[in-house]
Amino acid sequence: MTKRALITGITGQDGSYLAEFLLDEGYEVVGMVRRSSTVTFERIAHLQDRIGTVHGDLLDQASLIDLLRTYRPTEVYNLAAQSFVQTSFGQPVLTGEITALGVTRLLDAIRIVDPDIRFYQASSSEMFGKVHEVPQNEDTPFHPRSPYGVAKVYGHWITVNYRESYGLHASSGMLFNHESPRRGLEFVTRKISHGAARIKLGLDRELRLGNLEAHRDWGFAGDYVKAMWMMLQQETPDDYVVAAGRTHSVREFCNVAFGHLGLNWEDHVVVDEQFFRPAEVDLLVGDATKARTVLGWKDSTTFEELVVMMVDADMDLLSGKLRPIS
Ligand code: NAP
Ligand code: G4F
Repeated sequence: MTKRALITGITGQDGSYLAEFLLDEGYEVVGMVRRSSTVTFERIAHLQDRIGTVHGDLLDQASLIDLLRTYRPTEVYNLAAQSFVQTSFGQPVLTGEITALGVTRLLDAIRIVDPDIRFYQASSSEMFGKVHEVPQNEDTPFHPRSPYGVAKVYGHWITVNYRESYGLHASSGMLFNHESPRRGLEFVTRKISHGAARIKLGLDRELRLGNLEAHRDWGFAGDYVKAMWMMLQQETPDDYVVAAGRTHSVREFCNVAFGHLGLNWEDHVVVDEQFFRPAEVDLLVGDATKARTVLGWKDSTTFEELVVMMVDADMDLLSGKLRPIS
């Protein structure tokens, strides 16, 4: 049987890595893209002759039903979201429409068109927010700290609800932060790797950041997309934490990134109130024992390797050694 996967959010960081992975596994890959006045295909340009794209939007139920009827996927990976926490404070309703209700629109389209489709929901460690225990696992209570985190809790529970109500093969991956050279420029890791490279090349003198004490469990996105696929290969759908199991501060990220370029981060980083959040998630560190034992998932990238990978890629990008995404 042809294995056909539909990826929402294929133009995003994870969508591009997942598309590569599924193509290597022999899948036909179709990506849902939303209409835009400019091209947003930078991360998937190198795959465009190997994947299909179809227009649709998580805000538009009919478009979801239509594309499921047309493409008849066997697996659906819902990676689309308004995914930036800071923006969710300024646009809480839009974030809820896309990141929360969008999940219901897609699940309901699956229920109507083909309830045998296997479904992956991109849940998030942001659901743990003000953490009730350290490290966080599948049983840790949720306490989201942003409209984004609240929307992800809704998306998580509606996935569980459709599994329990309609018997859908619907799984939820509670993924901790994962990064790469393809990370959006507004997220702190890429902001630092890109900013440090600009300073090294004389294009900037300073980098303005917010809370340097926040701790995150950062892994490499290329490792994490495999866990998504592994969940849909299980006989029984379930929920899994996916994490590296280590935590580092934004300050430590700066230290390694600037240090790799022979710079002292303290000479360049300026703390700027505008990047602080109304409510902060201070510390995340995940316990991925279940994913490691049940799925056999493992990661392959240390914190230092991740930082260096991102800084080197930004040095290449900014110094004109433009490489195709690899
Ligand atoms: P990303 O780079 O921000 O990509 C988000 C994707 O969603 C983009 O392709 C975007 O399309 C699409 N999108 C946004 N609104 C949409 C809408 N209304 N309809 C259809 N598509 C829409 O995010 P990511 O880092 O790859 O993350 C993938 C998913 O995992 C997200 O759901 C995120 O919340 C979740 N997650 C991420 C992490 C992490 O550390 N990266 C951790 C846990 C969970 P455009 O290109 O058109 O904007
Ligand atoms: O890189 P961030 O914006 O990522 P955040 O908020 O952890 O969210 C990311 O990971 C989640 C998984 O836990 C995903 F669900 C979500 O979609 C997204 O991918 O911020 C990380 C930390 C925060 O504590 C923030 O306050 O870095 C701190 N920070 C300090 N200065 C900054 C800055 N964050 C940003 N974006 N920009 C700064 O200048």
